[in-house]
Order: sequence, then structure tokens, then C-alpha cells
Amino acid sequence: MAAPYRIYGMDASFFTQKVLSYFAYKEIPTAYHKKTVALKDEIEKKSGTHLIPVVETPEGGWLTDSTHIAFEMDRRFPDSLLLPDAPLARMMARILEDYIDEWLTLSAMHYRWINEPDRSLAGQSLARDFVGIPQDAVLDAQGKTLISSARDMITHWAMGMTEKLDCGLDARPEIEGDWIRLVTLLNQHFRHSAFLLGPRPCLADFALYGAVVAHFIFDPTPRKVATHHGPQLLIWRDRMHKVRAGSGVIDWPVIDSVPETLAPLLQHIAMGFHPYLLGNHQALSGNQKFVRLDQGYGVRQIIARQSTERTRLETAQDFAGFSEKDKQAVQSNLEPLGVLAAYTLAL
Ligand SMILES: N[C@@H](CCC(=O)N[C@@H](CS)C(=O)NCC(=O)O)C(=O)O
Repeated sequence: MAAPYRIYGMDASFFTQKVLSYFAYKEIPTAYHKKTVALKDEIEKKSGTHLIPVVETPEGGWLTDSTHIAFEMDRRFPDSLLLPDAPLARMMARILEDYIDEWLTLSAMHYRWINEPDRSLAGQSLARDFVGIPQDAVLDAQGKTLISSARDMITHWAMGMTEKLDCGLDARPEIEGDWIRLVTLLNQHFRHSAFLLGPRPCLADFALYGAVVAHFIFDPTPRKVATHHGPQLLIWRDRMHKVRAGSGVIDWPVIDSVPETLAPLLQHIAMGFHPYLLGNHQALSGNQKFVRLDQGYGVRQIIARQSTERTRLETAQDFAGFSEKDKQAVQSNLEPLGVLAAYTLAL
């Protein structure tokens, strides 16, 4: 059997579940390891990042960042590409993935850390992975002490992040209203479409799957919303869980206009995330530390993030590489929905 790709991450991690799911879809030989405290220093030294997940290739190289890892896996396993080449479908997939990776993470942090039942469940799970105690192992007194101090440390870190991202209690009406609307829009879309772009999953589906399984249906509070407003989202989750590229990957559908149920989802992204995306670009260009946003719920001050700007630029560069004819076709479809402006700033 071929040597596996080693994925180091944690169960209750958004990006770990995203990467695990597209490795499973592409049927890549994989060994999944928890990034425990015992392995932490060595992994961080070798991979060059403290973020999870990271992937060690069979030849001993290290890959980081779920989007970059996906591109590398597409290069190595081109029979099951995660992104379509057709310009409109490709841009929609990238816009959706950017939103899920860079904005939905704030909602995920909010729900996980502001309510005690969510905080406690997730804290336990992350602490067990960190300490290296299996999720279902019965804890003795020493185990309980270890888990409790790891949980306190993780919770302390998470509360600091929640503050920096201004996604704590003050942002509750905005973030929780947003989650209900998103679930409703996804429910409507998945009633008509097996995956985000039709019959075949794309990278944005795997990003959403990571978010859903690691956070939004793992954490009890957002799960209630998903169960109530999003039965189709749960059916899609089951479909994603099982989907494999297999020997016969379905062709990408021909998409020459925005599907009816995807248009409101893209507008939702334009109204919620893109003011931050544009503000983040301006803040970083002007050496400002924070992005100030007021979307009708009062001002939020969210830390400016280089990683989000890098993601924006990579998607913008993809668009810039299209032919003039393809650019026009994408523009005529996506500009009216408000999702292209952030990707057509001067590069
Ligand atoms: N852009 C990175 C993000 C990775 C990331 O933020 N991972 C989270 C866990 S889901 C993490 O390691 N957080 C720790 C931190 O931010 O310090 C990716 O796509 O892989």
C-alpha cells in the first residue's frame, strides 16, 4: 500500500475537518493524527506554523493552509479536481470558499465560546486531543486534572480571539441573525441542488462541511438552528460524509448564469462579509489595526487580518488571469450581486 499523507489536527477544528473531508473524497491514503502537546513543538518546527491542520507528505515534505493543500492535492490527483476551470463556476466556488474560511469562522468562534454548554463540550474535546486522551476514554483523577487545565488554557486563548474578532456577546444579534439567514438560504439551495455548484462537490462544499461538522452541528446552540431551519443542510451533510470521487467523477455542470438559489446566498455574502473584506484591505494599506463596521447593529471593531487579505488577493489574481471575454461573462453575472468589487481592486 502507498505510504499515507499524515494529517495533524484536532477533531473539533474547522479546517482539520475540511482537509480530512477532501482527502476522503479524493481517496488519498491518509493517516490522521491528533496534534498533541507531545508532538506540538516538533510539528511546528517542521511545518513552520502553529495553525492546524498541517500535512506531511509521503516524501517527508510539509504542507500548510487548507486552500493551498487543496491546490497541491489537485495537482497530484488531477482526476478529482476540487475547483472547476469554467470561469463563472470557478469564481463562485472561490468566493464561497473565501467567505466560509474567512468570515464564517467568526460565527463559529462566537457560538463555541459565549455559551457555557457549547464552551464546555468543545473545550473538553479540544483538551482531550491536545493532551492525547481518546475522546471516549474514561478519565481517572489525574486525567481529569490534565483535561481541566488544558481546557482552561484553550478557553483563555479562545476568549482572547473572540475579543480581537469582536464576535463575542455584543455581536450576538448580528451573528445569530446571520446564522439563521444563512441556514435558511442553504436549506433552500440544497432542496434543489446536491452540492453548492450542482451535482459535484467543490472546494467550498468541503470548507462548509468542515465548518458544519466541527462547529455548527457539533456545538449544541447553533445545531438547534440548523435542525429547525435547515433539514436540507443536514441531508447535504450526510451526502458530503459519503461522497467519493470513485472511478467515475461526474463532469462539472455547465453554469452560464448564477443558479436561482445561489444568487441570494451570494448577496448575503456581499452584504455581510464583503464590507469587512474591503475594509480590511483599506485598513492594512493604511497600517490600521482594526476594521470598523456598522451593519445596522452598532459598530464592531474587528482586527485587520493579513491572512484574509492574502486570500482575497489570491482569488483576485485568479480572476485577473481570465481572458477579457471570460471576465466580462463573470462580471455580468456577479457584479450585480455585489460580490466582485472586492476582487477587482487594483492588484
Ligand atoms: N487559513 C488556514 C487557517 C487554519 C486555522 O486557523 N486553524 C485553526 C483551527 S481550525 C487554528 O489553528 N487556530 C489556532 C490559532 O489561530 O492560533 C487554513 O485554511 O488552514
